Amino acid sequence: MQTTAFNIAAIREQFPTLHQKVHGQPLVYFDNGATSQKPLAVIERINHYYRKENANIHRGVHYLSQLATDAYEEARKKITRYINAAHAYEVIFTKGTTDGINLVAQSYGRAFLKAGDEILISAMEHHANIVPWQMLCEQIGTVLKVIPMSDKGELDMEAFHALLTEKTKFVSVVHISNTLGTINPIEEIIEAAHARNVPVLIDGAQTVPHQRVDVQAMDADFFVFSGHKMFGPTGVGILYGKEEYLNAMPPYQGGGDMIKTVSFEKTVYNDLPHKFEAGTPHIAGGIGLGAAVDFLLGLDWEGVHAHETDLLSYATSRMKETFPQLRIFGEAENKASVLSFLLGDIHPYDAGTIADRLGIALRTGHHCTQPIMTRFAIPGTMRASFAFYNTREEIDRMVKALERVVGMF
Ligand code: C6P
Repeated sequence: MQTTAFNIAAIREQFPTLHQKVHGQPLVYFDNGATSQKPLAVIERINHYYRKENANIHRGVHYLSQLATDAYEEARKKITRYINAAHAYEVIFTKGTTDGINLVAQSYGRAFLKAGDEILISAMEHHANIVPWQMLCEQIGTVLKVIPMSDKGELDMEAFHALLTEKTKFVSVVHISNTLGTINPIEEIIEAAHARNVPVLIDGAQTVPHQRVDVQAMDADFFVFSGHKMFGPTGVGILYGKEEYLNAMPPYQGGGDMIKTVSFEKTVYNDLPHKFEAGTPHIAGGIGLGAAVDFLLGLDWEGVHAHETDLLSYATSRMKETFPQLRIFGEAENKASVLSFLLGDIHPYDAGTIADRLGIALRTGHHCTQPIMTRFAIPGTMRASFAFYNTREEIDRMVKALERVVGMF
């Protein structure tokens, strides 16, 4: 029996993608960590923009341009309120999480870090929170340090405190691991870093689909996320940054929208947030993300939390009781609704391919976290990542499909 109060049928009605067959089987979509499905409100808002409002923004005096500009800036305000940023100009539209981290690494990193300074990340980072810092290290000689983790997939906080020294000049950690589901103690990390005046970036890519976020309460200096993982469009995301940092940072890219005046002798840069928004942005994406925020505001978040907790514990116990050869990766006390696993020696790719033929969408592979695979000495995992629209019945179907997989090997 479902333990949650909220109306799952009504929620599922909002997501047309969920109501289809793949390979002749009703779709079970368990790849929400990669990207979430989109509610009708988002699909229709984007459709409306392209049918009725399409124009470039911040440029034209004509009617459509004003309409598009207003809709885009209104979306920024919605997102500002949603994450409780102090000012709309602290909310920068990006292409997504990856883009946001690259922006901070290049803009903040090149301006304020120098050779020998240490940047602290964790053992469970997505490549998007490793590679931009490695690139910076190659460019300016900074040094990357890594907080280790336990076999359960929990950060070694003693090691963190020992690694945080006078050499540490930046901390960049993931809030919720996309591979292990671990919810990291970012409050403790932020507090300890701030005690040493070290700024902190939080990778919130997997936070926003599962939790409400209050950036002021969290007190992160930078918080990055992607629209497409929070039921909004692909190709758009947010970099939240504290005004004091964003104002001090140089622009990341040059071009339209990020300038006040240009001459061949000198360019004067625009104010926030436009200083970091060079070129025509993903206008429909920004507006669509605003619609996603409206949708998320209408959810009962206590219900979401209870439902996702139930899905994770139901899936974990169903899998454990069904498969003696099961290995779960990520068994943190504090964990989001992500289940990474292997079944004996069956290669995740083979299992995922067969599960797909039975209508079950799982992700297989290293999930852009190769160091985690190295840490556990495995080639990859199968991953079921649940959203609030998933059900226990779908988990039963996944277990049945995996029984077929095991039977074939
Ligand atoms: N993780 C997954 O299947 P982009 O691609 O920029 O929207 O997000 C990158 C990213 C950064 N950090 C974390 C914690 C993430 O989970 C992701 C994306 C997807 O797990 C695709 S690899």
